[in-house]
Amino acid sequence: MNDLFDNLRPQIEEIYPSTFLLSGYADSFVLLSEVMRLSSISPFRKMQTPMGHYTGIELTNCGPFGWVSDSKGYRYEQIDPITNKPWPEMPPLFHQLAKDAAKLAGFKKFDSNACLVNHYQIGDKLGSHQDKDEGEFDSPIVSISIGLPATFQIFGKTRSGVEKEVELKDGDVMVWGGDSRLIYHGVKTIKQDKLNPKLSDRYNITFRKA
Ligand code: MD6
Ligand code: FE
Repeated sequence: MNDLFDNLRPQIEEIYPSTFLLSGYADSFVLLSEVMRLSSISPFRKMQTPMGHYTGIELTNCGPFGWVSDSKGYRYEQIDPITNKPWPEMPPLFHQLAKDAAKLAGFKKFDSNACLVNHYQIGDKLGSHQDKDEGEFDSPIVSISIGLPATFQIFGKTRSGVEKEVELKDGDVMVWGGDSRLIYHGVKTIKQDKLNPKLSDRYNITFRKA
């Protein structure tokens, strides 16, 4: 049907098998103020990796389960190791946004219980990795980008060899699951945005079922 409301419907594109991009779907202004509030409870921090290094980017969590890394490995924890308290509650707005985005991409009843927030500054990048610390891989991952644009790289079934690059802009939401749930992916070095030279940060919020 082609009617007056067509241009109010979210734009959704399958950019890779079982990987969907909803361009500009999220209101980043509201999300960012929530991220600032959450990080005043559980602060952004770099985490030690099992190899004895530190994660290049800062991160924090909200919701029942938070992703953590230390000398013992990667896993989900209910207690923030810095505050020794539960992670801040997932804002209902976040949970609903993730559910709605997943539904638009064809994943019904996505009930996320883990929300990871990554913070990038100019010069930061995220190397090729798989997201495989969750208990089940039937649920999709919903990922929201805020602030500086990023080039998201999809490597596919092996760690190297870029198959697809996607520009993720402020307010873009990506949903992926199904056959692509375990693909290798990463984020290229974040650069200054010539159109918005004062922007200095990127945040990425990912929702998962831990
Ligand atoms: C980022 N995202 O966009 C990093 N992982 O900053 C991820 O590593 C990621 O966006 C799994 C699913 C969606 C993602
Ligand atoms: Fe990832």
